[in-house]
Amino acid sequence: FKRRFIQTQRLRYQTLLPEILTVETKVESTGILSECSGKVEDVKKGFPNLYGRPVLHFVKDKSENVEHKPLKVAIVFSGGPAPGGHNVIVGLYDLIKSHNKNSEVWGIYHSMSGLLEERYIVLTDEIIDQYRNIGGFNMILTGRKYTDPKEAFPAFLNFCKKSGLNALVVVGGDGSNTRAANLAEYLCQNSEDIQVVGIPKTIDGDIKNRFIETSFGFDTATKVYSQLIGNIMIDALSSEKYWHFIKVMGRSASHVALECALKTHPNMVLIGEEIEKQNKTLSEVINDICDLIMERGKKGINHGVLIVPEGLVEFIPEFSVLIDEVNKIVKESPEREERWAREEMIEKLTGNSLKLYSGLPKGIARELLYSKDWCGDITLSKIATDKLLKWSCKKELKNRGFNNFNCMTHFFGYEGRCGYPSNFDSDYCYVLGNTAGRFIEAGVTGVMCGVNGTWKPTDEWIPFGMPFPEMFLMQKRKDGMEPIAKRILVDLEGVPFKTLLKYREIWRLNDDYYAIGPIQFSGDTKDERSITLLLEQKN
Ligand code: FBP
Repeated sequence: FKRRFIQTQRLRYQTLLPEILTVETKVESTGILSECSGKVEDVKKGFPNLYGRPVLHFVKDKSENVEHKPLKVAIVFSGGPAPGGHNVIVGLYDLIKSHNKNSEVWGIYHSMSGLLEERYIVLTDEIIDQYRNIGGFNMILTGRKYTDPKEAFPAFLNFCKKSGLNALVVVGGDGSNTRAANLAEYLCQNSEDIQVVGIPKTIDGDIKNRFIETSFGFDTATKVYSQLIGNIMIDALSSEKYWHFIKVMGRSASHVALECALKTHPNMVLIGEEIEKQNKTLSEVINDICDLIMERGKKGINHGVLIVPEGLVEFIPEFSVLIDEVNKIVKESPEREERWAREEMIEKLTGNSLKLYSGLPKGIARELLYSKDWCGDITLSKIATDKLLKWSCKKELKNRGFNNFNCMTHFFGYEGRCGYPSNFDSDYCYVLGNTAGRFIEAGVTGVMCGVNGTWKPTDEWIPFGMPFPEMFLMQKRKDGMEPIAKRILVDLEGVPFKTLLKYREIWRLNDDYYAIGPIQFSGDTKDERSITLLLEQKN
């Protein structure tokens, strides 16, 4: 029973490579200089070595008998899992082993903390072959533990020197790639030839820019969520008695919610970025939802589907003010170890924040105090927004005298992060791993690997390396202003959002639901790209 049919099939799936990655290559400049999103002078100060370097790509190496020296390359996963991660390791491993069988890939356990504690495994064919095209990050595990660069960087350098490591590949989101960039710069400043290369990972879809087209994992996760949403839609149509409020993962940005909406056509989807632009309060958002519930109710339709992005409340300005105040209060007592109680917070808050906070359901008000990011700041993504909206709508509808509201809430998050990667994510990750390996062989450091033309068939893809500083802007952090990789939010002028605008009025009252079914690994739709990618890149 160990090897079920689909697992065997996926292990055997032959990932595709663009032609350039099937031959010996050398690295050349594309002639395009990288820039940054933030104030140039400030970012430049943080990255005197890496700033302004050109974007790199591969050209065929026509020399005869190219020799590859043996390398020791370490790889870490960082942050939340995303489908396809194993294939980054597999792609890297296959490449450097095929070029020199004495080369080694070291899988570092549990992200950066494993690196400092020197917990790693030297990967072998046997291990690698168990994870080809398989979801999850369980081959070498992942983590989010914060490591202070002042101690971590010298310790890393020491480890490399002691063990003869040549390079580190960081598979991570914006935070991990920010640290990877800082580490690469630190090594350059210390005249060390140890290389650091990054891979854009996150289901959230918020790492992209004029070069990086998408992060891996977004394609699979949104397909998984959309399958589940579609199933719920059919249930809603079958029993006609429930409204379903569905929160989807994705952190601050609403890319995941938008993609799922474009795929499934819900009656309503909330886009955080739009709500922020309209400067809406929570009660205005509730009113919008209740208006639709009543409009449908008057037509005798008492079911519906609402998609809610995980980061919704971050975009409601009054919540941001509340969070700033809560963060300030919490940070005024850094020595305090026990959690804050809701009642204590009520005593300290003032004005509108007090009104908003004390009006929240007790469970949610408590939750808000519990989740903190690595800087110690309260985060909003863990809040049960689906439940908050249900509770608030119920209250509002009762006030309006409308009693036909039965609501089920759902949260789709973790079930999408480790599914079998789609063919797209399998190929994309394998290509990213191969690309990282080639840059390392060529002595390149300080780049994030990417692929141009991801919406086209795989053999037309063009892999490249983008200098890390391209992603940066200056942001206030614990120790003052720092260059941080920019999280890309939904562009309200972009084609995906404009496409939603075109259809969402129709979807309000007509149940034009679309149940996409499970991810397809064969047949006509096996290589289907995300709608966001197609709309952003093809147009
Ligand atoms: P990354 O930025 O690390 O890829 O995180 C992705 C994510 O799945 C978010 O969508 C979500 O908010 C978060 O991780 C959940 O984190 P955790 O695994 O710590 O609960």
